[in-house]
Amino acid sequence: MAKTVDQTIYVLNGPNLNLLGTREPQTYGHATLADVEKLCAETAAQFGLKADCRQSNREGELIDFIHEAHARKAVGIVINAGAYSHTSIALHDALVAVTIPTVEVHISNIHARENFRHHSFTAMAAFATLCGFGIDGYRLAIDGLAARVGAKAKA
Ligand code: CA2
Repeated sequence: MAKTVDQTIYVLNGPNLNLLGTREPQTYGHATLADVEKLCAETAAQFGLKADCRQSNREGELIDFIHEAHARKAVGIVINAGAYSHTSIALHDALVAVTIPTVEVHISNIHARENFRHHSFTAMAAFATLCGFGIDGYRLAIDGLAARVGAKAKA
């Protein structure tokens, strides 16, 4: 019988998220980016999905990852574009262009913070947004994405 290939979701983290767990624990907690990526891989595997996790401090590289997700026929994207969420029309346009079901995640509750964090361009290109759940938001995002794309939990 032919071997089935795992469907892939891209988990994209933006600027400064490589610093998770090293500074500002009152806002972002103690978990590291490696912890986030492990959580995503484990959650995705529960649905027979593979999480391809990327982080970049550069806007253009994040756009390249979105294009790559499209080229590789990824079934979903989870994105925390960090501060670019609030500024980047280019990231918004890339997400709209690829039409891959996308969930936006923020570790902190951006609506309980400074006004400049209240608007997100990338959220406008996502079908759902989660914020304020800490890193558990990534797990919840993958749960929701799996439901959206019809990936069933493995027994
Ligand atoms: O709450 C989130 O996940 C944010 O996307 C994090 C961004 C911030 O600009 C957004 O408004 C909300 C900042 C990421 C910075 O990450 C750090 C982690 C640890 C220490 C310092 C920065």
